[in-house]
Amino acid sequence: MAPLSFDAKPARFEMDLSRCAAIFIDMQRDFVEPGGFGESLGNDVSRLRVAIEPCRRLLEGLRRAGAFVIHTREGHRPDLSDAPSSKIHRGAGPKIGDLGPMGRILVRGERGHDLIPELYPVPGEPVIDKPGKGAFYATELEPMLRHRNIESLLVCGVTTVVCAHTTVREANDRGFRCVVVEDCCASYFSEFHEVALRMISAQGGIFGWVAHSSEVLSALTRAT
Ligand code: C5J
Repeated sequence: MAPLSFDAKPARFEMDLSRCAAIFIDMQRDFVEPGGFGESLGNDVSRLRVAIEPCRRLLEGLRRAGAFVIHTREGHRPDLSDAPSSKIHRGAGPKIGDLGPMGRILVRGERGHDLIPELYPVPGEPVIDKPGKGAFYATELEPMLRHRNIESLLVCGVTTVVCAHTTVREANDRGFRCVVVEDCCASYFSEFHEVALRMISAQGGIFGWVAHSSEVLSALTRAT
């Protein structure tokens, strides 16, 4: 298959689809629906919901093109043994492990921890459970990518500033070329979202590239 090529910042991006993975970061009820972890920290979850429809359309295009798709979920074991107390005892209000309207906050197996129905994985799409912000920390993501000879990552999900950014930084240091899909990410703070994207592509792409999903989707359509 010919390489995929699309407009991006700071420069046009080329990739081999068979050596690309698309990662959907933490599109969980706990972040995008009321009553979860995001709201427990005082955030307005509606600010993240703008990314759902662009993610859904891109996911559809990726699946049609036969791309490798991975989903991640941030959360902890029910006994919280993998949650540092410095993370639990942060901020005012309900804490990780407390009972909320969607079950125990940010705990694996609870309703709030699950991925949202709009972007639910289909068979063959691995789900990575991660205890930290970055998707590489204490997970099997890196061997999974190495076994498939992956070199490029399309990064989508929430939040731009926290888990998407941390994952891009981890990936960049491991030699992966990351494209952040700008409208498929969102932040509780729009100004943080804008600056976070600029930080990725600044200085000639110090952490990677930034592209709009329409560019990626057009390239996928041309290729398939
Ligand atoms: C946060 C995330 N914001 N998935 N997690 O705590 O970005």
